[in-house]
Amino acid sequence: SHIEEEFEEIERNYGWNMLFRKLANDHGVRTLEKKNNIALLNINRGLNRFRDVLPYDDTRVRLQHGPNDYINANFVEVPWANRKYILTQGPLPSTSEHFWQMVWEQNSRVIVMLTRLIEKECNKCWLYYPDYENDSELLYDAVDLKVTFISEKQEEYYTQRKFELTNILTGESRPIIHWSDFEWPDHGAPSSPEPFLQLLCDVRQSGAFDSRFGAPILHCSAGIGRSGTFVLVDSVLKMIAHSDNPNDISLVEVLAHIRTQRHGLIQTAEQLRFSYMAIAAGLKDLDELEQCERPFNESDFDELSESDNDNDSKLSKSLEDINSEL
Ligand code: PTR
Ligand code: PTR
Repeated sequence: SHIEEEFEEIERNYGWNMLFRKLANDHGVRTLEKKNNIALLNINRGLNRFRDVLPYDDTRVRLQHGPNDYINANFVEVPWANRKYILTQGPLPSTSEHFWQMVWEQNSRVIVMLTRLIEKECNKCWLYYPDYENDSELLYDAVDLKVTFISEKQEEYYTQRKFELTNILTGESRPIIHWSDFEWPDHGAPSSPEPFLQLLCDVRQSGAFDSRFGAPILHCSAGIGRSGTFVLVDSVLKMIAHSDNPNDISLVEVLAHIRTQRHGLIQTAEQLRFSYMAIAAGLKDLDELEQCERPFNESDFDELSESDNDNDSKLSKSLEDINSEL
C-alpha cells in the first residue's frame, strides 16, 4: 500500500523527526486563528489537568446544565470517514462529575481510556469510575448522576467494564461500556500494532460508532497524544476501506485536519511512526476490521433490567463472571 511505501521511505531516511516538525509548523499556520479563551478564564483554571493542554473554543464540548458549561473536551470529526469522537483529558477529582455529565448529555455509550491511573509513580487520571475493587457505585450528587458497576472482563491486553449510568432525577438508566488498562505510556507508542488493532476491533465491535448514540469518549491523561493516535488510525483505516481511490488518502492531511479541532493531537515522532505502522498492519486485515464494527447492543445489558431492584444479586452475578474468567 502507499502508506506502507511511505512508511518505508521515511524509515530509510530517518525522517520521522523532520516530518513531525514540519507537521507542527503547518499545523501552527492552520491554527493561528484558533482561540481557547474560555479555557483560560480564572474560574476554569482548576478544571484543566495541564496548563498547556486547553480545548479550542469553537469545538469544545459544552456542558448543558449547571452554572458553568466548561469541560476540557473537544469534538473531533473526520467527515471523510463519517466519524465523530469526543476527546478529553483524564478526569480530575474536581471534574469527574462534569465528565459523567458530558457522557449523559452527549448520550455516549462507549468510553476508551488510553492511560493508566498511575504511570511511573505519577497520577495520570483520577479513578472516576467504580472499578468494583474500591467501589461498586459512585454517586455524583451535584449532577444527579449515579454510576454502577455491572461487570468486568479481563482480555489479554486490556479490560472491558460495563456500567450503568443513572439519572437520579428521572430514574432513566443507560448502559456504558468502558475500555481500560491498555499498556501505552504517554509520549510513547504501544509495543506493536497487533494489541492496538485488537483493541480497535473490540471498540468498534462494542458499538462505539453506532450513530443512534453520541460519539465515543476517548481520553488519556492530557487527551491529545494517545487519544489523537487512536483517532488517526481508526479514521484513516475507515477512509481507506470506503474509498475508491485509497492511494489519494494522506495520513498527514488527516492529522493536520484533526489538529484544527483539538490542540496537539499526536505528541511525538514515535507516535506518528506508530500510526503509520498500525495503519499498514490494519490494511492487511482491512475486511476483518470493517466487519467487526457493530451497532451498540443494549440487550448485552439484559442483566441490568432483570435485576434492576436487586443490587446484591447483580453484584454477586458479576463476581461469578469475574471468578469464572480467572
Ligand atoms: N444536574 C443536571 C440537571 O439538573 O439537569 C443533571 C442532568 C444532566 C439531567 C443532563 C439531565 C441531563 O440530560 P437530559 O437533558 O438529556 O435529560
Ligand atoms: N505538559 C504535559 C507534558 O507535555 O508532559 C502535557 C501532556 C501530558 C501532553 C501527557 C500529552 C500527554 O500525553 P497524552 O495526551 O497521551 O495523555
